[in-house]
Amino acid sequence: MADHPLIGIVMGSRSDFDVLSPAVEILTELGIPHEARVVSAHRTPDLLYEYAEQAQARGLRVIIAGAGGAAHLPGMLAAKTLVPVLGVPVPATMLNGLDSLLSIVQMPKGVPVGTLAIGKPGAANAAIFAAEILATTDAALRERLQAWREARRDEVLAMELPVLQ
Ligand code: RP5
Repeated sequence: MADHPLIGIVMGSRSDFDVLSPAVEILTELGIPHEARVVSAHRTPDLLYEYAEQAQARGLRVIIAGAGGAAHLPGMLAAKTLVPVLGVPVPATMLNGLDSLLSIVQMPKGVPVGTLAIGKPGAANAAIFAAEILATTDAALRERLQAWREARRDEVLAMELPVLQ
C-alpha cells in the first residue's frame, strides 16, 4: 500500500468537516491512504494554488473538494491541476447547498469538476467514486470495493418492514 496519501480531501472551512466526514470514513474503511485539510478559495488563495500545483508530484490521484456558498474551491483546484477533482456542495447558507451545487457544477467547458450531490451523500459518493478510479489500476482495491458493495446489498436484503395492525 502507498505510504503517501493517494486522495486529498480539502474543504473550505473546519465547519465543512461534518459534511465531508463520510468521505474520510469510507476511504479509511477501504484502506486508501488519504489526507484531509482546510483550504479556502477565498481566504487562503495562495495555499489553494500551492496545494493544486503540488498535488501531482505528491502522488495524489484524486482530489475531493467540498465547500459551501460561492464554492470556488473545486473549480479553482481543477483550473490549476490535471489531478481529477470531485466537488461536494456543502449546505452552509440560507440556500441550503443549492448555491454551492450550482457554483460547482457550472464549470466552463474545458475545466471539468465531477460534481456530486449536496451534503453527506455526495461526500460518501465522492469517496466511492475516487476509490473506483483508483481501482481501475488496483486489483486488490477492486476486490475490497466489490465486498463493500455486497455488504450494502446484504443490508438491504436483511431489511424488514414493520407490520401494521
Ligand atoms: C465556505 O464558507 C466554506 O466552505 C464554508 O462552507 C462556508 C462557511 O465557512 P465558515 O464561515 O464556517 O468558516 O467558504
